[in-house]
Amino acid sequence: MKLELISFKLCPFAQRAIILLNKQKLDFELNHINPINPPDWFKKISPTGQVPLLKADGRIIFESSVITEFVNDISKTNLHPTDPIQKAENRSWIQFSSTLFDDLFAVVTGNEGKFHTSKKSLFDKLAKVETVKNSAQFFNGDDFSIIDIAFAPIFMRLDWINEFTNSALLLDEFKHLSAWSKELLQLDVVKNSVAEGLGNAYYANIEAREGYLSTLLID
Ligand SMILES: N[C@@H](CCC(=O)N[C@@H](CS)C(=O)NCC(=O)O)C(=O)O
Repeated sequence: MKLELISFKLCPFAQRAIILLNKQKLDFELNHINPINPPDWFKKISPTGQVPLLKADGRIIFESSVITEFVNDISKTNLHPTDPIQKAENRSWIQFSSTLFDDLFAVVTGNEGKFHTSKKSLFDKLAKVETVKNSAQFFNGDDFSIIDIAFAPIFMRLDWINEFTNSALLLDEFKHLSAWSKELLQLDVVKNSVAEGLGNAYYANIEAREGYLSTLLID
């Protein structure tokens, strides 16, 4: 099957698809667009105007959670739990994880007031995730699953922000999430899901947004 993933470099939702495609050892072509000024061909094929978008033998699949489900369906290894309740629970938390990006976006772009309210909202949500995570290596114990992939891009961005500031978004109060984040970020499949130097691009993005977070950057 011919797979083409349309993304842009800093997109955390597309990063989920990249991690899974690589983990499942599926060949795919990766093409980037500029989401601020997307080309006409993209506007024609994308109902939402958003990336990621996956072309599978020319047919259009969009929404990162649907793309990851599809990639898992066409792979030899199943990276979802087999128990239906556990699988549904995982899917619920995957959906929940996507809402963290709204808070993170506001943390990156907002003024001082917005930064603090969005950080609180983000941390209130992380506290809820902490209650369902235990001390196991991955979310489902020893097995690396799609839910781990869904959270990895958020942990990567929190890690960058902590490195670029005096730990503005430290996860230390969440014992299980801190350990889970460390575990995921040291995996090759996660490290290799972003281009070399993407952290610098993220730094530049924070600077360019000129939000309160940009004032916390360490040179
Ligand atoms: N619910 C979507 C969210 C995707 C999304 O927000 N993509 C961003 C880039 S990371 C985008 O395309 N933004 C451009 C826009 O919204 O016009 C998914 O999970 O795929």
